[in-house]
Amino acid sequence: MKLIPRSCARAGLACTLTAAVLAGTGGCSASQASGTGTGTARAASPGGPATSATGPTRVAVDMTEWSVSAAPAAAKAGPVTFAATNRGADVHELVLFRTDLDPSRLPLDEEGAVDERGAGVELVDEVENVQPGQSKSFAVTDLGPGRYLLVCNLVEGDHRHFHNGMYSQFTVS
Ligand SMILES: [Cu+2]
Repeated sequence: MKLIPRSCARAGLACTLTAAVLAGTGGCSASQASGTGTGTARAASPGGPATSATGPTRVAVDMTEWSVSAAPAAAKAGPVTFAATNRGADVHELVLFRTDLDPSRLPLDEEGAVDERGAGVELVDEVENVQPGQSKSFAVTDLGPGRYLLVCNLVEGDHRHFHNGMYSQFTVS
């Protein structure tokens, strides 16, 4: 379920500036990943990811029934690319949420999936419909410090993938 335009999540600096202008309109939730209320200051700060000489941190995320594992499980703030590989037999997806909530306290929708618009969670980006054996990736231009969860949020009948254990915590410092 895509709630924010992918181009917005990937637009980085331009997106942050736009969001600062649009503050209060909900125009770009990606800016919140960079620190709510400080978008303008961060956008103006030197040494941002655009000048990084080391390139994005690459996180390999393995998904199977029923687990999600990320290596590494932490990263420095800045550009981070998540490469999700489906090593299971079912179709999966990978959603990156920013949240301080314990996984047991995440808001759920009526199907038992994590409520992607729920209080206390912010959807950062995702890849959907990852077939068995397939890898898909997404790049976050400027992932801010905080606590995140990598979740497979699929629900197929009785199989609520998140409920079955398909999540992993991820920390950005
Ligand atoms: Cu899944």
